[in-house]
Amino acid sequence: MARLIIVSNRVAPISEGGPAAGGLAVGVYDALKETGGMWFGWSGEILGAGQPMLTVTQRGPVTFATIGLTRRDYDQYYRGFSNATLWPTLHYRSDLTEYDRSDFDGYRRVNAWLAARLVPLLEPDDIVWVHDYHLIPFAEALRLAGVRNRLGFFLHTPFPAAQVLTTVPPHAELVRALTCYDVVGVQTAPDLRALVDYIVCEAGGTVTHDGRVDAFGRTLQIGAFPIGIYPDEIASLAASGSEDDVVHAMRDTMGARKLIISVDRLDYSKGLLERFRAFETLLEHSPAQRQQVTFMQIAPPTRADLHAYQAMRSKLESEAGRINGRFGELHWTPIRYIHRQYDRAVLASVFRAAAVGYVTPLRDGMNLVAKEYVAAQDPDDPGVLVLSRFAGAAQQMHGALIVNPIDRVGMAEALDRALSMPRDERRSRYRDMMKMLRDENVSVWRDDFLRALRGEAWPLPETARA
Ligand code: ADQ
Repeated sequence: MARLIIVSNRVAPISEGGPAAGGLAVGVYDALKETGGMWFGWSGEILGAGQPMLTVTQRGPVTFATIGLTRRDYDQYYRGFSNATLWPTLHYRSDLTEYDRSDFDGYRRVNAWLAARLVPLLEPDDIVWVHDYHLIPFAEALRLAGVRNRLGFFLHTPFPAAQVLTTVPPHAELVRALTCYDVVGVQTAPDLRALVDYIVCEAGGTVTHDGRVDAFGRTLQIGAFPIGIYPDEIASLAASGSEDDVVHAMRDTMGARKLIISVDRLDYSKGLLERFRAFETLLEHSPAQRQQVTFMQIAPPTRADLHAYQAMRSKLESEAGRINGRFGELHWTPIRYIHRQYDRAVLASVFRAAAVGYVTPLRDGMNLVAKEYVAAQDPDDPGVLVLSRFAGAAQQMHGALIVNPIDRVGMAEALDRALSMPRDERRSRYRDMMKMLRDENVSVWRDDFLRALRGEAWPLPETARA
């Protein structure tokens, strides 16, 4: 079988037991172990002069090749164009989009530089799977260097409407660069429709009903491939982690109160402020819930060197303080707001202990926390998922209470309904979602994408049809 080469901005840290993170890392690492291959990307380090650039380590059949970036590369490619221009645009936040042409030049330069480091490591039969918005021009650079291998790209974020994407000045260069791949995958049917719309209306290309694209003088395949998890693995982690001391201690402090849980990277796309305020509305409109419920938000900070993130963090801290000041009692703090990372087993057991999973991004490619929350539930007495319609996961998780995060009262009503939902209804919603999570797990996502990349037909899941 041909070797698989994974290229992503960061290479997930792998310990003896496998990747420390969930989702993508687990799914991709499994495939690499099966076929043998390489994971190539940035080491996460910023290099001083004279430090080695490329580090290669071997773990069984898998090679890890990581590369350091200079401060200038980091500022232009990662902090600048990827996270201050593309990320907000991809999440429909044109109001936060910053653009500097020299950052875009840096973005292309680093993509070309990384591609040039990969070329000598490639074998003719390798298939190359590139991940996410940091690396859109990667295939173009490989093609210019004469690489003829099969090249695939998967976008983990939403693909925005053409009207939004065109606010980024080099939008046409970006989409033209995408057409240098043989396969481009997005998460959901709405993302696929947005991509088709751009190709047809902006680029004057054509797309057949089964996703064959002709644009910019190239032919390629596009499709929706919703990423999943391994639900049974999360379920057993949740059951075993319940024995953990931290989880016991948390339960003790909760007493008989119900727990509403949210877990996200601290990011403006995740809708934390709207969520805090909707919880406040619940306390305001439903006095019976006061002191009976605690909302715990776990949100480790990311991209703290960008202004939009600093501003959001201080706003959130003051809102949590204000709401706690308004409703708190000597023996009850309504919102617990925590900034740390937790071990996957601890997180899964916290999910299991929570009556409500409160997952309300303003925009999200998929949102794996929604899936992990459901998978972690006790099948006999499961909690309820309250899910934003703007998360990709809402296309698949029909057993959730679907909300619009802008609608504060609607969200508060959904929380109230979730907190008082009868057990039979909770069980039936849980069973439906668990079946979908098993049927469309992370191996299905990966195998379908790789089948398309090898040029074979793949079955489109019901929920991913355009
Ligand atoms: P993210 O935006 O990072 O991913 P998400 O899909 O929710 O969002 O994945 C986050 C992962 O990190 C989950 O597995 C979660 O359990 C874990 N995590 C979050 N907070 C944690 C904490 N405090 N401690 C430990 N682990 C934590 C991007 C896209 C998403 C898309 C994924 C996968 O933005 O839309 O679903 O990629 O494609």
